[in-house]
Amino acid sequence: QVVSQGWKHFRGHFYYFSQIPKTWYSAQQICMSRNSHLTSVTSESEQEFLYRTAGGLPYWIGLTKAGSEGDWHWVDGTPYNKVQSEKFWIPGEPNNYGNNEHCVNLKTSALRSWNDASCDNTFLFICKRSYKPSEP
Ligand code: 2F8
Ligand code: CA
Repeated sequence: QVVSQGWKHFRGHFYYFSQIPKTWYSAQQICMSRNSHLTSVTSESEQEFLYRTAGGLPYWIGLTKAGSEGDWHWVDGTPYNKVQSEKFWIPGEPNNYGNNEHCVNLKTSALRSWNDASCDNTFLFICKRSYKPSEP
C-alpha cells in the first residue's frame, strides 16, 4: 500500500506536512481532497509533535474564525477549547493585526507557537486524518 506515503503517524492519526505554500483556504481544499482536514490540536502532546516536526517553519493549521461571526473553530469539527488552548498562542497573539487575521499558523518551534495571520497569506500547511482508512 502506498496510501500512507508522506504521512507521519502520531497517536492514532496521520499528518501530512506540505512542501508547497498555499493560502489557508486552498490548503484546506487540498487536505479535503486527500480525506483530511487542516490539523486540529487537542492536547499538549499533539502540539509538541506538530511544532517539533514543523521545525520552526510556519505552517497553517485548521483554526479559523472566518465565517463564524468571530468565534475560533476547528475545520475538522473538533470543539475549540478556549481555556485549554491559551497556552498554545504566542504571547500577544491573537492580535488580529490590520483587522484582517482570521486564520492561524503554527509559527515557531515552541509550545507557544500559534499566530493569527491573514488567510490570504501563503504558508506551508499540515493535514490530519484518522488512522483507519475508509473501507471500500
Ligand atoms: O509582531 C507580531 C505580528 O507580526 C506580523 O505582523 C507584522 C504578523 N503578520 C503575519 O504573519 C502576516 C502578525 O500576525 C503578528 O501578530
Ligand atoms: Ca497575529
